[in-house]
Order: sequence, then structure tokens, then C-alpha cells
Amino acid sequence: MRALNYGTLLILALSLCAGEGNAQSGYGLWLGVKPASGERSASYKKQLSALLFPVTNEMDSIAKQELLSALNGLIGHTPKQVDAIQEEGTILIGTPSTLPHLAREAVAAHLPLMGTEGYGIYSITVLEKPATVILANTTNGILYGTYAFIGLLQRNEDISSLAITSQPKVELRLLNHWDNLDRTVERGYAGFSLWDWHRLPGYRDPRYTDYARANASIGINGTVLNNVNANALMLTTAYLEKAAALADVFRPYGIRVYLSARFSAPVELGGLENADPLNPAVQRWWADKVAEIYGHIPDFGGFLVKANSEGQPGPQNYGRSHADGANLLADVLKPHGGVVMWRAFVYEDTEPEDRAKQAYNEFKPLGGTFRDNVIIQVKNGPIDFQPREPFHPLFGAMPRSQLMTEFQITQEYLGFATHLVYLGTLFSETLQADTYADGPGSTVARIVDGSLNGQAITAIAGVANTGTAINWTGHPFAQANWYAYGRLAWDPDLDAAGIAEEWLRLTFGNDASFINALLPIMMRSRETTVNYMTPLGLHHLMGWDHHFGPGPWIRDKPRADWTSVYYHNASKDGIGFDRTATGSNALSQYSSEVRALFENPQTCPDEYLLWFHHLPWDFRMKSDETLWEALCRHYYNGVEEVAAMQTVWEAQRGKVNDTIFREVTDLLAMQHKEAKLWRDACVLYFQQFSDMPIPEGLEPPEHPLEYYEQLKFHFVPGI
Ligand code: BDP
Repeated sequence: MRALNYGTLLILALSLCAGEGNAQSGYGLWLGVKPASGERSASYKKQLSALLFPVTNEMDSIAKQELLSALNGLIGHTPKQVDAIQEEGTILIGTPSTLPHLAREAVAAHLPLMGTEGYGIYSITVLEKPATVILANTTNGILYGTYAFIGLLQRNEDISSLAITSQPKVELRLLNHWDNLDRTVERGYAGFSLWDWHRLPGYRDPRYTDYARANASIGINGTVLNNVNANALMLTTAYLEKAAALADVFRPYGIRVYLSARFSAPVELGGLENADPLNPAVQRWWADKVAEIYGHIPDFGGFLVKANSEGQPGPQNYGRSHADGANLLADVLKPHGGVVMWRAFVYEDTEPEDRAKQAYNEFKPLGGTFRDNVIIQVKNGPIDFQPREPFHPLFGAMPRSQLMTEFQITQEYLGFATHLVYLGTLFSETLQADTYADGPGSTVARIVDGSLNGQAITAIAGVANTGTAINWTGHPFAQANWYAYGRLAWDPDLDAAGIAEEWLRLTFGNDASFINALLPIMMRSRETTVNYMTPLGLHHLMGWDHHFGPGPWIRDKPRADWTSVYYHNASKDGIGFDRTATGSNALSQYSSEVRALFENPQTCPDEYLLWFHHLPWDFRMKSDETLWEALCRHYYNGVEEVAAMQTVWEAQRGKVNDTIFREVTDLLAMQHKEAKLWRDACVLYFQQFSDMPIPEGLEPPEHPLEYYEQLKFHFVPGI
């Protein structure tokens, strides 16, 4: 008996510890609430003393629960629920149909600016009593408005004179999961896939709800469940039932499910002879399959397709074009309201003279030939999610077709889930890049939000960085990248620093000294990584296949454009890829203003110098250093900046919980080690060609080049 009691106590104690651990782990993302400061708490209590929130459906009910539980955590108090305004300090939440009298208030004038997903949050006076209103045309807007309001409270904002009207600028705001049916995640560094296919549809892991909640809180409204390197099995009835179970969980959070479709599925699943898009039997097969999908998932969003790229099947296998392939699927989805996101990340079968030119070469001639429910999904840059790339030349080049941007949130080329790299700056850099397609101000953001070309369907995609890791993303700061992507999908013109600050406050609280210390680090972190990996426009220097660590020496692979030497072209006479008229002339794919910016090495911004130019080692930089000296300086600065990050983080001891403090401390130490590995390997490798000394005062690499070249990394995640 005594033993049993002891055992029970032990279990209880352990589970309490586990609970504590869970709260400390970062599982709660940016949604955790901490008590508001004394003064704020008192004013919030007064301003939010009563709640008038008619609930008409599950989504409303979620929003209401969120608000009540947030208030409980913030001010230890939940407002009295009322049916009519009785006192000052009432918060009213609803649509013109659930709160008809609001339609008579002046704030109703803002409703046309809210569209179907937007919201307004206003401080008003009703019946001569000060009140707060969250107003929207739809329940989706109410959900987003409620999350936004909770965010204000979490950030300790003054809510006495609110006048916020917000509407997403992009209609389809999607995550792309590169999740396989065996639960591995291609380029995933945060554990296995969240989707427990084996136990679906029978068991719905509560984590699916937490996933939906996190996404809804930042406005993400769609998710592609499976890898773009798609398995046709995803389209079988058994898997559609599983996908439907996920869709059921996500629906009340405003999230629609999409699937990656394998183009050859009619052959693999339907037993047809081919998957030729002009074959009537193939067309029938897809029409039936799509009808079946809508039987399972009535609000199914549509297909994402990777075709004729990296070995994936596609219309070109039958001599047809990308437009033929995309339109086949578009036609069968159209009656159900679905869309096709057709990826422009393509590879010719033959080796190209410059891989950066391929997507443009293949897609530009097809401009205007896609159906109106096709959106061409274009990676942010012309190669492949490198630490820095110029914007993709297709942006601005296909005004008669609908385009969307694909970003990579998972850090395939930016240190996996080990390096602290805030990607809000990378995303913004692309979004704010000016294509000059229609004169100055023709930013990528304006193509994504449809305002430049009057594009009817607007969309954006981010390759997810989530997995079964307890904190979702592996690195605690990688949560910021999920957050930033969602915020920029809502409004591509938001400021990356503003988003980072929001995230820091929501995640860690409002301690000004902590925010002031961490914000500059986050804002600098991507540039730091570029410095120690691929400075001055270098790209594609990573390890072979697994993409971990440096591999500038990679050569002699099945295709030249899978090697590093193809991209950096280092030799005794210099380094860099000549993409001007004397080289591949990839620059000709950009407008004349962009060409003018990049084509002269004397004026080309340093960030893109070796992307566009092949230059001698003694080329004089704007800084008056030689190219070689500048290259070394960037590599060494990168490592020093990581060391500076470590110092700043160390000073935060006691300001964040121990679990996260220790995790970030250890990860920064790993980042420092890996940054040095990158620096030393690259500097030594390039030095054989420059024949110049590492500038004085910089510590020499620890080992000779051969040491770095022979390093092997086994079972690197994400392959
Ligand atoms: C590359 C990844 C590869 C993806 C491919 C894609 O290494 O795993 O399949 O992108 O986007 O960056 O299709």
C-alpha cells in the first residue's frame, strides 16, 4: 500500500514536472499569455468588464474561448457576458448580422474595407458608454480580429483609442508541407511529420488543433499536406479519408486543405497507358478523381504540382507544355472552385548554359495561356532558396498570367534548425524588390497582392518548418520565421523589424531590455549567415545532396548545375558567375532598370556582385579593398557576429525560462562552430586560386583544406 502511494505520488510529481517542462518548451508558440503589468491590468479590467459576443457557429465559439482564456491569463479575470450594453467597458464582437445595431454606428462605414476575411477594432461610444468593438463581415474576420486584439493585449498596448482596419492583401496564404507519407519530411529539421497518417482518420491528434490555431492566429488559411515530390498514393481513397479528417479539424480555423498531385497518377493509380494531358481518358480520370476528393473534402482548395523537375513526371513527357498540364487540372477543378498552383521550379533534361535562366525560358513564352484558376508558383529567386538571391526574373515578366511567390521557411540552406536566422528580412527583401515591370514601384509584393496586373486570384506559399519537435520548429527562434511568413502573407508590405518585435513580445514578454537586445540580433542574423556562408553574391556552395555545411569543392556530379564549381567558377583568374552580356546574359531577363543596377561591376551592389559578375581577385571594391580581402572580411565578420550574438544572449540569463535559455545557448555555440567551419573551408578553398594571404590580424584556419574536404556527415536530417 505504502509502495503504491509512493508510486502514485511519483507519477503525479513526474507529470507535474512534464507539464512544467511543456510550458517551458516553447510548445505554446507566440500564443502564451503572461500576466499584464499592474497598471495595464487595472485598465484592461475596466475597459473589458463585459462581453457581448453572440456565437452562431464553431468558429465564433473558438474566437470567444480564445478571448476568455487570454483575458484570464492576462488579467486573471473574464468579463461578464451580457446580451446588451449595460455598462461602460463592454467589448462587442460580431458581424452586421449578429450585432445588427452596430450597423448603425459610424464604424460600420469601414465594413467595405474588410472584405471577407478582414476586421476592424475600434474604440467607440455606444449609448454614451465607452466600448471596444471587433467588427467584421464574416466569422473568419471575427476570428482574425480576435487574435489581433489578443495580440494587442499580450503586447501591453493601450486599447483606449483603437482604430484599426485590416484586410489581407493576399487571398490564399498557404503553408506547403514537404511531408512524406512515411512521416519523414523532405528538408525538415524539426522531427517527423505532424500528420500521423497511420492513425488517421481514426485518431485526430490534438496537436492538429494546435497547429490550426497557430496558423489562424497569423492569418494562414490553407495548407498543402504532402510533399511536392508527390506520392500518387495520396490520391487514393484511403488517404483522402485521412486528409478529410485533417480538413475537418482545420475548417473551424478557416484553413483549407490542398494536396500535391503527382502528374502520373492516372497511370499509377488508374492503370491508364499514359498521363498525356490531351488524352480524353486521362482527362476523365482526373475529373472523376477530383469529384471524389470533393466528396471527401467539400471545401478542398486544389492542387500543387511539381512537374518536369528533378525527375518528377509532367506534361513534357508527352511533348506537351506546362500550360497543357496545368490547364488539364484547372478545368476539372474549376466547377468545384479549386485552383492549381503550378510550380515554375523546373529543370530542363539537358544541362542548361545557366540554370538561373530556365524557369523564365520555359514559362515566359506561355504567358497568357493558363486558365484563370491557375497560379504559377515561383520561388523567390531564380536558383533555389539560397541565403541570398536576386528576385526571380519571372516576376514582372508574365503580366497576363497569375503568379505567386514561394518562400522556404524551413532553413534548408540557412543552417537547418541549428542556426538563429530570422527570415523576415529575407522575405521582405524579395517582396520589396522593384521589378520595374510597369515603371518604378512595381515591387514583387504588388505582383503577389495582385495590384500590379489586376490579378484575380492572389496567393503566396511558404515551405513549412514545422515537425514533431516539442517546440514545433526545432530552434526556438525558427518559430519567428513561421510567424513572419504568416504576417507577410497577410500584408507583404509589413516591416520585418516590426514583425520581429511583435514576435519577441508575444513569445517572451514585454521586457524592454530583452527586446532591445534581441531585436538587432534578429534583424542582422540573416546577413550574418550570408557572410559566413555565401557572401558577395556567391551561391550554391553547400555540401552535396544533404546540403549541410560547406562544399565549394563539389564537382563531377551527374549534372554540372548540381555542383558548386559551376556556380562560383573560381580559378586563378577570378571568381563569380558572369550573367552579363559577356556571359550567360541572365541579366537580359530583367527589365532595363534592373539591368542597369546590376550590369556594371563598379556599381552593382556588393550583395549581388559575384552572382552577376566574374571578377579578378584584385578587383577594387567600393571599400577600396581587393575582392579577395573583402571576401575574407565577410567570412570573418560572419563568425564574429555569431560570437557577438552569443555574448548578447548570455546577458539575457534569467530573462527567459531555463529550458529555452539553455537551448538557445547551446544552439548558438553550435552555430558558431559551424560558421567557423564554413569560413575556414571556403577561405582555404578559394585561397588556392587567389594565391593571396589571409589579411593580417585574422586568425588562420585551424586545419588544412584537405581536412575540411574529407569531413563526412552521416544521416543528416531532411533528405
Ligand atoms: C530543393 C530541395 C529539394 C526540393 C526542391 C523543390 O533540395 O528537396 O524537392 O527544392 O523545391 O531546394 O522542388
